[in-house]
Amino acid sequence: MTKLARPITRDEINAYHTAGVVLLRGILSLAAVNELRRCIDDAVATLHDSPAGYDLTKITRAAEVNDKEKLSADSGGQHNVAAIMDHIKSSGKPFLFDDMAQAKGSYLLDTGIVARHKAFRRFSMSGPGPEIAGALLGSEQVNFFGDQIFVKEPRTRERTAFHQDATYFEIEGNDCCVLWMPVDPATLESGTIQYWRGSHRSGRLYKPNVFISQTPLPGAEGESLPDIEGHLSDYDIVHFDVEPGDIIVHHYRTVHGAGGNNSRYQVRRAASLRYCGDDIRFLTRPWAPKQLHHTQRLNDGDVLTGPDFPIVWRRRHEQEAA
Ligand SMILES: O=C(O)CCC(=O)C(=O)O
Repeated sequence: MTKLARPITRDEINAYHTAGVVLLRGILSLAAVNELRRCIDDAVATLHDSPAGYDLTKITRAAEVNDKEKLSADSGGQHNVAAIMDHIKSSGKPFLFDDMAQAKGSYLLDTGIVARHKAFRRFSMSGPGPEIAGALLGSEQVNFFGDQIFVKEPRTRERTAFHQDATYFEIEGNDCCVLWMPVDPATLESGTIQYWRGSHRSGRLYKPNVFISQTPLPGAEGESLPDIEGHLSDYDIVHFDVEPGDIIVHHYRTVHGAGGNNSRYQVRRAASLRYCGDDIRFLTRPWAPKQLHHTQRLNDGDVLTGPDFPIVWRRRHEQEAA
């Protein structure tokens, strides 16, 4: 039985492949949105329990006043925050902030929530995501790949630097999509995502960056991303104003970024769920962020298997023929 509020159309599938991004309006039921919102709120309330949970605003503020104590206190988890802040400083590239009077909100981030939150795991593995990925990727089966949450409270100055997900992920192939699932209305003002349309087809793999600056991650390989933030009108940038129930899906090579949250009252909460199809294989990328919740390590060329990458959807040929 379908978990979607409506079928995905042929035009939407074509848009995903051509533009590298598609808005699926009203694809989630109210119950699904409410379930995901509860999961995100729980994850935020327990962010300090997660070894990959970060308040990026507190970190940029600590870096600005050179609060070494705070930065080292945040360095025992997924990232060595103190070393990354030194690395940003020595790159000469600034933090990316929106110009904002009275910035008081936080940019909160967590990774691997499926390992610590039962309902979030259920939503990611058995909710609407796998079926959406199956339809857009056209694959025989879909593996779950990973998850994050991104919350920007009202008046959060930190932008999300333009980046390409592919080089943060230890995989290669074409069949990987990212579902950005907002549970609040989001507009340019409150930080909806902006996408460089068609960039997934360039064949380029760009160095991943530190997210709050254009500084590449330490040791990252690949091409240098251009200064998109500084020259937005030179690129084919699209964005979508979204409502709860809408999902934006992008190809994992589509370059994207976001502004801060300039709204006075509107929080912007979203989950990002990643799914892989038939041609994806494991590929070591030594600079990729550690996935502390993973229980195994695959070898280059392996198909995705095991408890970290479960099969979450299979095509049912008999049903399609009917
Ligand atoms: O929500 C954000 O600010 C970033 C989301 C993102 O980069 C992603 O889902 O890949």
